[in-house]
Amino acid sequence: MANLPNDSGTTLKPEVAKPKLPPMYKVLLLNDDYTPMEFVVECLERFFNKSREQATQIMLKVHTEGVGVCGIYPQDIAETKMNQVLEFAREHQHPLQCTIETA
Ligand code: TYC
Repeated sequence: MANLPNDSGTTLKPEVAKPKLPPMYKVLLLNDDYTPMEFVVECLERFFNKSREQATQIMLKVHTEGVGVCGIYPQDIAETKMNQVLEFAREHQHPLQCTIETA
């Protein structure tokens, strides 16, 4: 499509409808020495819809490497999931930490 001159002589790009994708956020789990492995697996199944096998793999990655990605979501969903994990951990008196960062 050709660019068209406007009244002031400058050139405007033609408007092309570009659907804007929302910025995405990673939800991260952090390792600690106290939260039971089974509890972390339960969080991943419950809040991130992971199978037991997927949840176990992610938990072991966090356990060995210190941090791991639970999922990638738009900001409001990522924040909700982070808060669900933090509240569930607090209720069970585990120090599990969860955070988000831009993907
Ligand atoms: N390191 C914990 C343990 O040995 C298990 C664990 C895994 C804790 C992942 C937190 O995000 C975590 N019991």
